[in-house]
Amino acid sequence: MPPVQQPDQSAPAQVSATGAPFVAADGDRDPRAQSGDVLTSPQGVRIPDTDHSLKAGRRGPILLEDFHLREKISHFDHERIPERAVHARGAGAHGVFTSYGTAGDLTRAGVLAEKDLETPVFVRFSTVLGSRGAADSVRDTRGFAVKFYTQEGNWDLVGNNMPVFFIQEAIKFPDLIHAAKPSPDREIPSAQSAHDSFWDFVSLHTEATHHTLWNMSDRGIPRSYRMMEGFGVHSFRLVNAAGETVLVQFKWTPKLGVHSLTWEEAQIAAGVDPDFHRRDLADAIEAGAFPEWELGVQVFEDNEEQTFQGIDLLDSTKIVPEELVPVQPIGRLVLNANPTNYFAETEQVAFNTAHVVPGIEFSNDPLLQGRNFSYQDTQLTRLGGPNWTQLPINRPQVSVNDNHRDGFMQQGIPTGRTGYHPNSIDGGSPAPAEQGGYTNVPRPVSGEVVRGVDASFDDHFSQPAMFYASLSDVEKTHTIEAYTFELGKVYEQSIKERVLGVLVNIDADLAAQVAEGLGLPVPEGATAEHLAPSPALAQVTGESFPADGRQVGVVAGPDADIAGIATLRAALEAAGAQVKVIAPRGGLIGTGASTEVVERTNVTARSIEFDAIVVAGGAPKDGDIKAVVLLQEAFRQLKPFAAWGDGVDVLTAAGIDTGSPGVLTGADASDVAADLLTTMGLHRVWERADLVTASAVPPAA
Ligand code: HDE
Repeated sequence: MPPVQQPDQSAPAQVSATGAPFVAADGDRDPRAQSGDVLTSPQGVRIPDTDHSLKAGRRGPILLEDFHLREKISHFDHERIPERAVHARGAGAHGVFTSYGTAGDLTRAGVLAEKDLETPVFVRFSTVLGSRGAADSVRDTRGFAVKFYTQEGNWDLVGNNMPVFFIQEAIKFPDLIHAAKPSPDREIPSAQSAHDSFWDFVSLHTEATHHTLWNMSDRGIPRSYRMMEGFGVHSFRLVNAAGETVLVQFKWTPKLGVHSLTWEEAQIAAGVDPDFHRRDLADAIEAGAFPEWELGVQVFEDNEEQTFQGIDLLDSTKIVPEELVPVQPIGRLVLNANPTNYFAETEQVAFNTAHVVPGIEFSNDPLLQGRNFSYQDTQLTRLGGPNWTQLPINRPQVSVNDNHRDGFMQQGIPTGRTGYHPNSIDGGSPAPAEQGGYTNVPRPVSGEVVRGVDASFDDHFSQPAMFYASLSDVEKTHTIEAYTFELGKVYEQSIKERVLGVLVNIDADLAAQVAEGLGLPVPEGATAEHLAPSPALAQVTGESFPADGRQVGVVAGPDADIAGIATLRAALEAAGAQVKVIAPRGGLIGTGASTEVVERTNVTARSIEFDAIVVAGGAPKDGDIKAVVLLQEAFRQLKPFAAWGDGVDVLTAAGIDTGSPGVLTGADASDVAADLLTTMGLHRVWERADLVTASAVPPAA
């Protein structure tokens, strides 16, 4: 018999600097989780057979005394916990936030103020509407929630990839979500806003116009979690060491730029790879292409009005254009580790807008104030009681002595005889903090008890009009197509007409084109007056970005130019991109020492996976229809193409004009590699858009 390894019950449970479960020197994990190499019962009793139950005779009934059967099945029966009411589907990662120190005069929070201070973080990205098993690529807002394990306790910045929200008051959240989630009778559609009740609500409730427009723009279908901005949405109050305050709005800017899928890609991905975004995030981190964002703040005077040039800073349906108040960089976030266990980390992580540290306070934004109640409350049901803060992923990485006691799933073993303050029995421990405690900056509060908001909250159209005017032409076309698609799925004619009546306030041409596409009369009205367009709101700007984690598919055949593929691979991988060979069959291509592994076949490859397509010299000319579909789809999706040698003929045979913009050809691989990287930096070949965008909307008469 081999020696039996005993679980180490003596070692204290710990969390590593990244928040990942502690791994002991002998390779054991947190001893309270799975440890040791021998199968045991939950009580640590070694189990020699887990495949057969205990019976009265080999053909007889199962005995109740089979505790292993009962424990195994019973634990399985209770594996599921309620999914989040919203943001149920998500993907997470560990990382580090490094402060630039530039916010030192704004806040006393060390996480933002101390130059070069590194703070471990856990980030969870999510969709809002879909359930846990829904597709990643649906049109929706994305969550961008960050838990900072600071030296002063946990701070949660629970934001979205859009800077505005559908509603101004938290009390309307149940209405919004009931309207947007699937219908109560058939539970259709899953994870989508293209249905009657969503459009019914947002057209009756016009403060939702701005956020709805962001969803219909390309922001609603991000290319990758790595390529999204993040916004705190509300104004927060920062307090410095001298007790001076400012209002700020937080923004995460991705190093890789802001990029989106096309609607066709989003639809294909929902079927071909529902895990599109979570796979992209995990693969990039595993490949060492660590996603990166810069955190910035727009800073406003904390005066009595709490407005900036008439824009109400307490109204979460409004933004202040960056051209008027620039975003000041204050730190850098790098995601550098995938979770070890999805459930323990990504599912059990629990964010709360009310988790703040000294130097960070709230504004009176009624949406934020209501959220501060909701997040704690929702965890009680989702995680089964008040001790969810003790779960490894939620535990602060500083000492905790909160005097809380008992409750479901208490993980700690409190010492001493008191759980109250003041006490003399335990020597007064824990004592109130004399230094570094969370204190609120004194601020006057007055007013009559009312249910209502200021008149400035009634302006629902000037900001969406500004947003639409700021988009590039190609983004405007996509937005028109999105409205036309979504409203095309609505059954009630009156709802469609009401939405058109709203759209005319955003932009008369937008309303006219959508009406045309729906075959409805163009509504009367005019674009609302608005501020000057904000160039920072457009995505397609001609700016170029790094290729980190971008996927390049190389179509090759058994006789492919293997040396050429190696040259291309070396050039692209040096720039951070990843290369996958696609061939008719799996296995290896090439001979001897000179081979390439086929990572995708014509059966498993689909256009959505790749940011660019290359056809290698010596490529197959068998005209496999699946390869032709791949090439044509990728061309239509405006992806960069390259081909060398007789690979060029494969493109021609697939009906692709090799003289089109963004199709690079050459005699060998080294002729195309550098230009391909440059073209990929622009995300898509936008010059091709007019040639290939199959507009859902016929041109207005
Ligand atoms: Fe949330 N929201 N929310 N929300 N929210 C939740 O909390 C809520 C709002 C956001 O990855 C819930 O733990 C109310 C704005 C993200 O775990 C719940 C209101 C913004 C996540 C909740 C809002 C968000 C949530 C569900 C109206 C962007 C996922 C599960 C006042 C700034 C966090 C949970 C994660 C999750 C309530 C509005 C972002 C029910 C009442 C505005 C990213 O508590």
